[in-house]
Order: sequence, then C-alpha cells, then structure tokens
Amino acid sequence: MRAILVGVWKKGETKGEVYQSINELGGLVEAVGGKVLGKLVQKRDIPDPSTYIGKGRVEDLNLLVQGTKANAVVFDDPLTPSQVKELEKRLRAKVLDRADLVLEIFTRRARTKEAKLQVELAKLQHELPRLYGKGKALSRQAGGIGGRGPGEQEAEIRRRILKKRIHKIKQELEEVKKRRREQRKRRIKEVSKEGDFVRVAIVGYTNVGKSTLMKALTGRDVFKKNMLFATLDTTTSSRYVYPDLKVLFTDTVGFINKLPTELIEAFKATLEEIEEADIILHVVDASDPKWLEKIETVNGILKKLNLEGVKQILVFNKVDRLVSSPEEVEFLDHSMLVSDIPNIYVSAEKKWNINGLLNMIYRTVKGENAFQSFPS
Ligand SMILES: Nc1nc2c(ncn2[C@@H]2O[C@H](COP(=O)(O)OP(=O)(O)OP(=O)(O)O)[C@@H](O)[C@H]2O)c(=O)[nH]1
Ligand SMILES: [Mg+2]
Repeated sequence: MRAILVGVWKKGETKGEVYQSINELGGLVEAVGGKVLGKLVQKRDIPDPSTYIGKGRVEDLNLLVQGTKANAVVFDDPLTPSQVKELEKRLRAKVLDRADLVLEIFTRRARTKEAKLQVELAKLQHELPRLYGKGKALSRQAGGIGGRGPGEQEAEIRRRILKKRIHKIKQELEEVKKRRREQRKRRIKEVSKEGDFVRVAIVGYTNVGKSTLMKALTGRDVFKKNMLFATLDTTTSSRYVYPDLKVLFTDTVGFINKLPTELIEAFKATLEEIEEADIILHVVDASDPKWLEKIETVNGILKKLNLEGVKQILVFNKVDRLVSSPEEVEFLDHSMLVSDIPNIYVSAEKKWNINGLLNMIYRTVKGENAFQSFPS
C-alpha cells in the first residue's frame, strides 16, 4: 500500500493532537507493510456529506495522489460507504478509514481460532450497517425507480448471509467463553488450595511493553515485538509473589485511540479476564511524549467495558530510555501528574524495579499504603 493520509482538524482540537493522531495512523499503515507518501490536513468542523473533506481539498488530494503515484488514501475518521464510493471515483485510489486499517491488522495477526473468530465477527459487524443504503445506490445505478431494485435485492441477500454468519460466530464464541470460564474456575480452585491469590490483568496502549512485563514478572515467554497489536490473545501465568500470596497474571490485547467499537464488542470474550481481575496493571510507555493522552484513551476504553472501578496501578515502563540507572528514576516527574493513582517506574526489558512492583501488588492486596512511587 502506497498511502496518503488525510485528517480533519476539528474545533477544540490542538494542532498537536491532530498530528499525533495522523502519525499514529501512519504507524498503522506501516503495520500492514504500507508506506506513507504524504499527508493532508484540513481545518473543518462539519464533514462534507459526500466527500468528508471539502470539494476543493479533494482536488488538492487528487493532485497529491497522482503526483506521488499513491494507490491508497487513508482517512483518520470514519467514512460512510457513500463517501468512500464518491472519493474512490474522484481519486482513482482505494479509500480506507482508520477502522478498516485496524481490522486489517487484526486479521493478519490473528493466529488462534478464538482470535480469528473475534476478528471475523468485528469485520462482519463493521460491514453490516454499511450494506444499508448501498443497495439503494446500486439500484439507482441500475436505473430502478421506486420499489426494490435489483441492487437492493442483492444487498438484502448479502445482509441475510452476514446475519446468519454473525449468529453462528457468536454461538461459537459463547462456547469458547464457556470453556474459558471453566478453565478459569479449575485454575482458581487449584490455586486457592495453596493459599491467598489475586488476579492481576496487564492492560495498556499497544506497544507499551505489556508482554515484556509479563515475561519479567512471570518468566513466561509470550510473543513480544516492536509492532502495533503484537498480542491478540490473552495469556495467563501464575507465580508466588510472597510465600503467602500467589498472583495470576494475564497479558491482554493492546488498546489504541479511536478503536473501532466493533472490535471492543468482538473482543469481549478475551477481555472478560480483565473483568475478573482484582488489580489492573495499567502499563504506560514513560518515554512516549504522549503518555498522558494514552492513559486517558485506555481509561476511556476501560470505561466502555465497565471496568473503570477496578483498582489500578500505573506502571511507567521503558524508563531505561529516560535515565541510565534505576536509582535515577527519582528525577522523573510523571507521577506528579497522576499522583492520585498508585504508580511505579520500571523497565521490563532491563528488569528494573520488578521486585518493587511485586511489592506494591502485595501491599495493595494486603491493604497497606500503596501510595509510594518507588518502594525500596
Ligand atoms: N527500552 C525498552 N524497551 C522495551 C521495554 N519494554 C518493552 N520494550 C520494547 O517495546 C516493544 C513492545 O513490547 P511488547 O512487550 O510487545 O509490547 P505490548 O504492550 O505487549 O504490545 P502489543 O501486544 O502489540 O500491544 C518491544 O520492542 C520491546 O522490546 C523497556 O522496558 N525498555
Ligand atoms: Mg503484547
């Protein structure tokens, strides 16, 4: 994919926010092996109903597409099917939006049966509403006036097929969910025989180091890589943190800004493990200049999942990129901006302060004061 990115700068947004979002969109293009050839941003509050950006800007965009020989144009915001159609006609290039890209990445990354089912469900749910209206357009094209044109019939058939498939996948996922629940019950029965235990879910923005932290905490090697959405499946692993406390750690799929709601819906079976967690380790990339915004995004998604009530520990990871030794974290001031949430600095890669984090989990469970950013 040779892509041009398009963003709209809306009222109330700062220039920084718009470009941050566009840059992340570029990261998504690269995650599917594409290349970014150019960017176009328009200041606009209300999208044009037929082309999203203004007609004049479509002309500029066209020149940019032809000039760079791009074959795809990616919009940072959701487009309607008719906007996609109109833009494709004018630009003679494939037109996508952010949700299309995220779905494509998930499709490529899905390995297990469960992940594949969840991604397929998300894609179908993304497509279904797009079929309404499409039929009408097809009929108009075919010259049908009033009643149901041939296009509408075609769309109706496709809709029925989709609905059937959606129903089937949901049933299969229910089965998966049931099996998972039973597995968890068994595991918990096992663990509880051995004394106190807690469930800790590792959650956060994509690529912040959740899987690396999982490895540092449990020794369990999980797939980690410097790419967006390396992890799609949850993995659980347990260890004694102290002789009187065992912890079940769960690594989860990463979040991203403007995550398509269909994906959140579809991944509920996987994310159920977070629901049952006693503590959420909210991992943050401390070396990312936009770490604070990303915390807000993650909290927004947790809220959508009704998980905002679960106790959190903010884990500032990758501090080895900011300071040269574990002692120097006292010069960092991230915690000042989030002082109302227990937080800690670590480096999952260098295994800095992992014991401090375990200690903090212990004290959170045992009810002692956890408001200390760097326990010794
Ligand atoms: N410098 C440094 N890099 C780290 C640290 N922790 C993780 N990384 C790197 O960050 C990248 C992402 O790590 P992952 O553990 O895969 O991140 P993740 O949050 O699981 O990512 P997704 O599963 O894609 O959401 C990898 O290249 C890691 O090597 C750290 O403490 N310091
Ligand atoms: Mg991961």
